[in-house]
Amino acid sequence: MITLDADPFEYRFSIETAALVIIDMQRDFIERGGFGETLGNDVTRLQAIVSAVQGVLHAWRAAGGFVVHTREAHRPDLSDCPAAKRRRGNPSLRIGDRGPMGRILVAGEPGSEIVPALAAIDGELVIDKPGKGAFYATPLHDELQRRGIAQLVVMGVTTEVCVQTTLREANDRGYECLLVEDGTESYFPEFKAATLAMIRAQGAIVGWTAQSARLLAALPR
Ligand code: TIU
Repeated sequence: MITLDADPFEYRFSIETAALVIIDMQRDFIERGGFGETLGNDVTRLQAIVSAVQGVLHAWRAAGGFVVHTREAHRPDLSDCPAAKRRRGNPSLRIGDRGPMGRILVAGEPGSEIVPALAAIDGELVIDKPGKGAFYATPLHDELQRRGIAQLVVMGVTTEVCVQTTLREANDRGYECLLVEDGTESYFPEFKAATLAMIRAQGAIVGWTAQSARLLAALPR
């Protein structure tokens, strides 16, 4: 067991029973011309966490840990995209429309790919998901159960949307979750701060949080 100095108190995991889950670090959210920017957001805020996420990813791989990557990506016929989701907001381009990185939030398009610095390697699980949460309408829970995974160390974007939804889904399914504070980001700094606070409130009601430096120091080399 590895014991990590986390908030609101120590977080325990073992590399054999934990998965690193990296949420939606896709060009569509992080680069210009994708879904994030079409919603009116400044994507440079999200670009700033790529190196911290990469640092944890490399250390986790070196420790022999299991890695899951998720992508928010719909089927090309949009049969898994509710009309209400497509209508939402007032974007310049809607889900399925063609933008500079291909069709917005559609699987197989350049924009739906994970940024090159964080691309999956052989042996890692990549989950395409139609919702904000990574468990809704995906095989993620079965894949984790099959491997005896009980703890999830989570990074990715955006903190209060896909990351928080996934943490809550995971918590309800019995996983103990750690959110890496500098491994997640929001287009809205105040939403990130509120999400970190509400996750660890009430004695880790949803999970734990810690800076990546603490996780890096605790991982076996
Ligand atoms: N818009 C926003 O903040 N996020 C999303 O739409 N998806 C994810 O968080 N991945």
